[in-house]
Amino acid sequence: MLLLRAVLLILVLPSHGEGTTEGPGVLPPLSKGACAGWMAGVPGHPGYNGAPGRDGRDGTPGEKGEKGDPGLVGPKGDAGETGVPGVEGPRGFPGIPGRKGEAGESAYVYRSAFSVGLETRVTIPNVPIRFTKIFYNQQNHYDGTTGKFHCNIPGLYYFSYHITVYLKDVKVSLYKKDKAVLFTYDQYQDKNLDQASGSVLLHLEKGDEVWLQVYGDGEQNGLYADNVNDSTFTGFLLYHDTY
Ligand SMILES: *[C@@H]1O[C@H](CO)[C@@H](O)[C@H](O)[C@H]1NC(C)=O
Ligand SMILES: [Ca+2]
Repeated sequence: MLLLRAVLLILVLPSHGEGTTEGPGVLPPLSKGACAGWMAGVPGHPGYNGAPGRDGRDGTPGEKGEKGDPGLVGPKGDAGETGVPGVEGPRGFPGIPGRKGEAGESAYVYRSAFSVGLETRVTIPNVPIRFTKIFYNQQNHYDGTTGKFHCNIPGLYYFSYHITVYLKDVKVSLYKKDKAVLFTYDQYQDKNLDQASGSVLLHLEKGDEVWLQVYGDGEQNGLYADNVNDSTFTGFLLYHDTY
């Protein structure tokens, strides 16, 4: 410990003596004329900053700022008073018609019936079969030029057909309004006469058409008729609509 203090004293003492005699800023004044031949002295230290000046005058007011964002929506107000009733609306649509009255003493008789047959073999598929041998067609509701029955009286109708099959199979359909509703298929047996038949009840509206037609690829068109073997198509009104 003592040794350390002694070392410290030796180190401090020389620097203290130097500061008192040759420190900067305490140079002794020099006489005029004595400068000649002297070396320039060490530059002095820069001075301290002066005290801050007083506040300046207020500046002119700045330009007006941009408009701020809108404020929040306020609470909902109270409901207003009931308004004056509006003008009466336009007249409504007519109601559903009432039911038809009871039929009186009828002067009109509802009649619709036909019964027709083939005169020759049928060869053309996918078109109405034309039955041109007329057994009955009093009201002319069946058209022999088109092969179609045309409904004039809405109601329930009965249709039937009895086809003689010869040389080929028969695939035949009863059509109603461009849609096949009844299908009959008979496979022809060699050296034989076969029969194919069908019957159905159909409700028809005025203007509906009903006819027979070969369906399939056209190979099953063995509908046959001669003087002593008939193929027939029959239809008649069973009940007319009463509404
Ligand atoms: C049609 O029927 C008669 C019998 O009445 C028969 O003799 C005749 O061969 C038949 N036609 C055909 C093509 O078989
Ligand atoms: Ca058969």
